[in-house]
Amino acid sequence: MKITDAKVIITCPGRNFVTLKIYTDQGIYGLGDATLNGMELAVATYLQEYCIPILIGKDPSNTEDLWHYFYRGVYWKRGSVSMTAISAIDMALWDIKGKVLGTPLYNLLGGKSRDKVLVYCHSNGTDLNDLIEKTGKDLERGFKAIRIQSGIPGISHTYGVPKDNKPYEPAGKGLPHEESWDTSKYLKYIPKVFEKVREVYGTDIHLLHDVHHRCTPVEAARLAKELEPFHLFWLEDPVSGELQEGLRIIRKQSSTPIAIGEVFNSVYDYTTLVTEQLIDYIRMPLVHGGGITHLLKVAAFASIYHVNTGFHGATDLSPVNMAAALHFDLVVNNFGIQEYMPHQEIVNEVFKVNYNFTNGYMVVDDTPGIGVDIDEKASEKFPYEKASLPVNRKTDGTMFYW
Ligand code: KDG
Ligand code: MG
Repeated sequence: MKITDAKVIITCPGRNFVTLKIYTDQGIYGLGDATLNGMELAVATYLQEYCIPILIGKDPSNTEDLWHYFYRGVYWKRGSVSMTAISAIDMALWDIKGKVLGTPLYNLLGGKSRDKVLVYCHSNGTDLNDLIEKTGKDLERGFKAIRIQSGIPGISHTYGVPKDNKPYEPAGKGLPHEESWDTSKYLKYIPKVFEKVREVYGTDIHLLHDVHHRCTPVEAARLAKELEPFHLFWLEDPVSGELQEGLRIIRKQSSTPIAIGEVFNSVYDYTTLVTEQLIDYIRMPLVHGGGITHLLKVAAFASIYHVNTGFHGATDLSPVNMAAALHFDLVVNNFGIQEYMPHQEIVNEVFKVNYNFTNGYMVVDDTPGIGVDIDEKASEKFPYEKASLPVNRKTDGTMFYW
C-alpha cells in the first residue's frame, strides 16, 4: 500500500480546526487532527511544505518507522508546532490501518479494558451563586466529575469563565487581547469556592480545578494544602511545568493529586515528574503529544510509576482527536479520566462523530479506524478566521503566564 496524496483542511465552524487527510492507492483515507489553538496556520504550513511531500509514496502501514522519520530523523525536533504535525500524521495513519483491517482503533491498541470512559465537564461561574447553579445543571446532565472554575472578586476576567454566558472559547478574534491577574486574591478565594461546592453538593462527585500555570511552586503548595479537606480529583497545572523540579515543593507539602502537561509535547517533558512520582495524571493529548504511537509509550512509562492518564479535551481539540482519545482511553490500563467539553452544535455540520455521552461516561461505536469523517463541502462554508489566545499581565503590568 502507498500514500498517494495528502491535504490539509482548515475550517471554522464556530472555531478553527485543522485536519490532515491522507489518501492511499487502495481508495482508503485517514484523518488526523492538526489543530493548535491560535497557531493553526503554522502547523498547516509545516505539514504542507515539509511533511506531505515526504509522505507521498511511503507505505502508510509503517506507523512506527514514519513516526521516527518525522521525530528522530528530523534535525530540528520537538516544539508544539512540529509535534502537532507529527500527531496528525500518526493519527491519520492509524485511522488508515483500522479501515484497512476493518476494525475500530481500540482493537489495534490492545482491545477494551473497559466499556466506557469516565469524563469531566467544565462548570464555570461568574461568581459563587452562578457557579452553584451551573454545577447543579451539570449534575442533572449526568456528569460524575466536574471541573470547577469561578470568577474571583477584584479580578476583571478570570481564566475559564466565559463572558456573557457564551460557550467557553479562550481564543478571541484577531490579535491576542490582554487579561490581568492577581495571585493573592485568587489564593484567598479558591478554598472558599470548594468549601461551598462540597457543602451544597456533598462528597460523591469528583471535583477538579485548573490553576492554568499561575502559581509559583510555593504558592501552589499552599493552595494544594488548603484544598486538601475538599478531596479534589486533581489540581491541574498548579505551576508552569517547564521547571519539573518545582513540583517537588508541592509534593512534599500536600496529598492533593496533581495533573500536568496539556502544553507538553514529548515524554522528555515528563521524565523527572514521572520517575520521582511528583504528579498523578499526564494531560498531554494525542493531538499535541506526537499522536497514538508516542502516547502509547508515554502511558506505559507513566504506568510503571503509578501515574494515570487524564488527557486534555477542550473544544479547541477537534472531534477527530476526541474520538482517537476515547479509543485510547478504552484500552490503557492506567486510564484515569478524560476531559470532555462538548463542541458547539455547528461543529456537527462538518464532522460526523461516532461517540456519545451517557450518564457521566463516553462511548464510541465500532466504525473501523478512528470513526470520524469530515464533510469537505460543509467545511468550505466556514473559512478560517484569525483568532489568538489571550496574554496575561499582573495588575502592575508585568507579563505573566496565561
Ligand atoms: O487552547 C487552550 C485551552 O485548550 C486551554 O486553556 C483549556 O486549560 C484548558 C483545559 O484544561 O481544558
Ligand atoms: Mg488546563
